[in-house]
Amino acid sequence: MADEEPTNLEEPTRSIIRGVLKGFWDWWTSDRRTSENHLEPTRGVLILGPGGTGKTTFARLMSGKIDWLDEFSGRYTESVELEQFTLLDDPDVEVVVAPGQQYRRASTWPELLRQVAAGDYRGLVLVNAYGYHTFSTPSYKYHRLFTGSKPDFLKAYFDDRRTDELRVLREVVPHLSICPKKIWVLSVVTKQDLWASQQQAVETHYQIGEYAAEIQTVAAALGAQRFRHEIVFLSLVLRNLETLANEPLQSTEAGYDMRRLTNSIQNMSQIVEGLKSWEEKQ
Ligand SMILES: Nc1nc2c(ncn2[C@@H]2O[C@H](COP(=O)(O)OP(=O)(O)OP(=O)(O)O)[C@@H](O)[C@H]2O)c(=O)[nH]1
Ligand SMILES: [Mg+2]
Repeated sequence: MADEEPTNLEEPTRSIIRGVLKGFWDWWTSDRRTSENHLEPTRGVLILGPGGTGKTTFARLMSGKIDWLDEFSGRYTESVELEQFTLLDDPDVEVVVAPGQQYRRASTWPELLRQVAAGDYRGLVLVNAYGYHTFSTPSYKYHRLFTGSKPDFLKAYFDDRRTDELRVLREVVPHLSICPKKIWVLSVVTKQDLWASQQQAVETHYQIGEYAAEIQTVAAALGAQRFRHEIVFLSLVLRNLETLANEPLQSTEAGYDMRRLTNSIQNMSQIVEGLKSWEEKQ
């Protein structure tokens, strides 16, 4: 059977994922100009979140800049500067991704937050990972939170990163709360493949408690007509969390396969439909 095409069992899954992500991309970059003479600039989408949560991966997969499978080989590279994804035929429409590492935020975030407060963005994607943030320190033993035991380090590290997720949200809230135009926020919690057995705790963490309370502040300030929040839990790739020296930190959970990953992304598309129709309402 020399002429037969090799069967790639993963191809249908890949095309579903590609299709769904492309759908978001098309929506986010669709032209929402109201005026005929194009005087009103189109409002883009801003992607924010701590370092190593999956912002660049998300934007690159959506924009078709990399194929989903290529991501497997790519090791983590911290984004240094703003990443702007534009449409070839309309460079005004853009999805902006900010670098998340704390020491890099100072140079780019103040201006972005000023733009949020001015109503320049139609939507904000906040990327979280329930603390499972990739980091660039070669070994965890050199990390500031390491005090001698690996289990203690992991607990302290994931807690510390969840605190950083809240810190990011708290930084954004005052700017969102004075946004003069309609704006939505999509909280994305990535890396479900690493924490799936804790789903209940993860949902509680984001839907009840401090995270939800911060979002509630914005909802109270802007009202339901001007502000809408949705939250999705998903996996963008299946990948063990390791240090640069390949030390294992957290393995993907047994049973979390491509089907579950695909379902998580498809589920996001339903949630996003809600945002889309809300945005279209006057
Ligand atoms: N297991 C798992 N790994 C993921 C997922 N999403 C992204 N990653 C991995 O997490 C690492 C960090 O992803 P990036 O997209 O580079 O993170 P970032 O938020 O852009 O980080 P900064 O640029 O430093 O702000 C990469 O190695 C990705 O492959 C996911 O859903 N599951
Ligand atoms: Mg990045």
